[in-house]
Amino acid sequence: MLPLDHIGIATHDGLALEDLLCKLAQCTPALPEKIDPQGVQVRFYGSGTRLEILESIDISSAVALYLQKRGEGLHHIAFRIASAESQLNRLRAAGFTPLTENPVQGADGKRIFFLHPHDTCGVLIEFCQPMNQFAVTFEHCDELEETMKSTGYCIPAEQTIGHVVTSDTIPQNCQSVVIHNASSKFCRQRVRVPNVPILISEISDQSSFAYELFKQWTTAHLVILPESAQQTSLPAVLLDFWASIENE
Ligand code: CMX
Repeated sequence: MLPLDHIGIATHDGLALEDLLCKLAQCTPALPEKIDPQGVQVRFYGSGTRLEILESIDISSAVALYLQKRGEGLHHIAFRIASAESQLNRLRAAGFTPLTENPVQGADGKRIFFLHPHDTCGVLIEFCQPMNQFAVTFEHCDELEETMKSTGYCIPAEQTIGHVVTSDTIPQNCQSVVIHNASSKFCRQRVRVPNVPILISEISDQSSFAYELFKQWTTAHLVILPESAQQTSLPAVLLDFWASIENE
């Protein structure tokens, strides 16, 4: 399933709703972001699936009309996707009615589009492509590749030198390397270490391989997670690793 990126709530008074969220859910106050073309101001709370507060900043905006017609409350839910264009085409071909011809700019530099609620059980559904995506090549890590691509944050590194996730060979020409569940054969090879950030990721019951590698490559980061946490925690670890490299 596509990840649920955020849930939007429309309100007349963003600060009053923020105050309520702080009391209810122990949120930390957030700075507002204006999206002028849509006449709306938003604030986001939390991590993972976030809450978004929407306020109108223009009396003729869609949110102002929505509030007039329906009052405050749940406004939309948003799924995160890797490519707005390809999902828009897929959904249009499947018979849904996008509310814009092309994706438009959302908060945080995202590219977003909405579907007409008459096709979606009366609920306004947004699809959003994050601005910060990572070009990644996966080699012999099919399961992790599927998991990472489904986050919406990874795109193929075909046109560009990107990050590499591998359990086998190590390319010399890349931005970073994640060695994921390396085999014993791989650990015995004396591979030339590329001069880029390296992360060694292992499942705990095979961690002796990881420690072997880590002894050879002392500058690498080491992450050992039990199998049960590979799906839940490893994606965030990898996204943080790539973000730290690209934000340097
Ligand atoms: N829930 C359910 N139905 C909704 C709805 C909502 N929140 N908002 C609109 N609709 C319905 C309308 O009643 C209308 O139904 P009918 O055709 O039966 O009359 C239909 O959806 C189309 O709505 P519209 O306002 O007439 O159509 P527009 O193309 O002018 O605008 C939309 C559509 C969704 C983009 C706009 O209404 C809107 O809400 N814009 C705000 C976008 C927004 O949230 N921006 C911040 C995004 C930040 C981010 O998440 O990154």
